[in-house]
Amino acid sequence: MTEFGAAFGVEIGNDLGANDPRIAIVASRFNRFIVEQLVEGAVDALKRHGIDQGQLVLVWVPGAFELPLLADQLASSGRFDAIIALGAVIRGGTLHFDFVAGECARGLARVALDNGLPVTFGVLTTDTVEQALERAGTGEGNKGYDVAMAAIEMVETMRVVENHLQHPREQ
Ligand code: INI
Repeated sequence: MTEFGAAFGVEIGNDLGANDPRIAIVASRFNRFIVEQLVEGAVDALKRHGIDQGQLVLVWVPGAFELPLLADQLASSGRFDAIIALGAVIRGGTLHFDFVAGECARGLARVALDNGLPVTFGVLTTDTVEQALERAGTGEGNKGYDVAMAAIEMVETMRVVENHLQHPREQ
């Protein structure tokens, strides 16, 4: 419980432990050399938090534009507790960027809400390759790592909230 604990009857979402969530990663091959590093970051985070690698599923799609459709297929299967979407959309002076990045973000948000499942957004949207590489590094500067952590946290938070909503007096 945090310093806010005294002000609330219930506080959820702080200091959560992983509870063996079933997680799928959907990753885009476009700018693959960058996205592979995001996948490595995500797997590192999941391993550090004791996620059984045998449970992990990785699906590649052609580009970021295709991520929402595959995320939806995986989310609606009922076999996963969270989806991690990874990609890299780099402006590089083309207007295509806005359509790809915008539809990807909108689509993934819709998949999460339609399926009631965390879909975390690990799609880099940068002006240059250098900026993308900075966010796909080893250790803390890796967006894949961050969004894998967000997935673990969201699964656990939703479980605790669900439990609280069903048994409000037992918390
Ligand atoms: N897809 C990406 O993942 N990143 C990009 O930077 C990109 N650019 O710049 O065009 C990109 N385009 C492909 C798109 O995602 C689809 O795969 C393609 O349009 C087929 O539907």
